[in-house]
Amino acid sequence: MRIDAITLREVHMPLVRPFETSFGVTRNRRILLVEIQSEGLTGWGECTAGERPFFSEECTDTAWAVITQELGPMLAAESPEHGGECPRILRAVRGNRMAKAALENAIWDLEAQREGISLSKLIGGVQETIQCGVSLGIHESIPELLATIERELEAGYQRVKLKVKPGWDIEVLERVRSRWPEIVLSVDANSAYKLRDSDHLLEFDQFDLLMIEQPLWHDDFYFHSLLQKRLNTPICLDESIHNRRDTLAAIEMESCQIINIKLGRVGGFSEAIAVHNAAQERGVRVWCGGMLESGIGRSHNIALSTLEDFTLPGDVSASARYWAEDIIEPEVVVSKQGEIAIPDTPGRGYDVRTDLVEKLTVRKEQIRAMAVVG
Ligand code: OSB
Ligand code: MG
Repeated sequence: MRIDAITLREVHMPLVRPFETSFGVTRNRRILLVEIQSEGLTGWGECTAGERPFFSEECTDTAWAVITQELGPMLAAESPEHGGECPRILRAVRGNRMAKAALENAIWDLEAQREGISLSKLIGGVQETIQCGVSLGIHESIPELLATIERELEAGYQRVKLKVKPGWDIEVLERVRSRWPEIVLSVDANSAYKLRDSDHLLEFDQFDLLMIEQPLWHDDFYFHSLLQKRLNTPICLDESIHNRRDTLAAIEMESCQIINIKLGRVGGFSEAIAVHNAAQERGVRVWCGGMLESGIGRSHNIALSTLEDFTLPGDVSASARYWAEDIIEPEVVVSKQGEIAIPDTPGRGYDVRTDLVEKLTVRKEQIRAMAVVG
């Protein structure tokens, strides 16, 4: 595919309600969108980096710099036929996986359109609907959280994940479990605990949780394996898993029993598929995480979630939970059964509302094959 133009945009999108984790609060998203024109088709990608480097080392501004100065020019100089060629093309740059994923995923979108098949079909997806859960941030008070859970269960979501941290954990879980003894419940600590909190974490076992996500350090396998030996609740790793090798290490060391796959965190569809396959071959279940994406990143998450081993409900939920107005058409909707139906039109399956994107854009750069800097 000849690449005719790569455009990078930063769009500002206010969340309909703040989202608080153990590492901070997000109110307004600064999202980078990649638009690639190729032979009359347009592919879109989204960079899932946060506004500040608190989830991973990347943030909106580092991704802007790396895409405009390095990755964009590298890709613009090539004519990839397949999304799967992107890791090789972008290999010279270390890390910066969310920046790479924004470009690579746009190429996969283009490839699917060129082939006239859905992105789900292109990557080998087999599921026609996907199971949805919600990730609920730290709330002002327990009654407010209970009201939110009630609303989400009413909407049909199949699993509730609660963000936890020291001081917002045991009491919250007691109150939630006493009201809803049967719901599928999990927690995500985003690295809020230390190994010396092990005895405290063992108390989580009484709540029959589906999993506890990333209790310890963001870059750890070993101490999670020590914790998992003592804990009955399955550990799920998120932050620690960057690629297939990490997946093999985590499984080998028994650091986790479940893996959260995020397209941005692993660098795009190629590596996400490799992580999925490695986990599946070893009998480890996976699910698709979320990073407060706009409809573009969300459409990619939906396609990814159709791979066979995505057997647990993901953090992929309706557009309206995040945005007053999403930048895709139709918006992502979730049925009363808590499912998203997979579109079967070519490519990502949702149209981009380019007028709205233009209106939300605060900066825009056309990327050329020659590096602007260096
Ligand atoms: O750890 O899964 C996480 C959001 C931002 C950063 C990290 C995480 C999350 C979520 C939200 O849990 C998932 C979503 O609803 O998009
Ligand atoms: Mg997480």
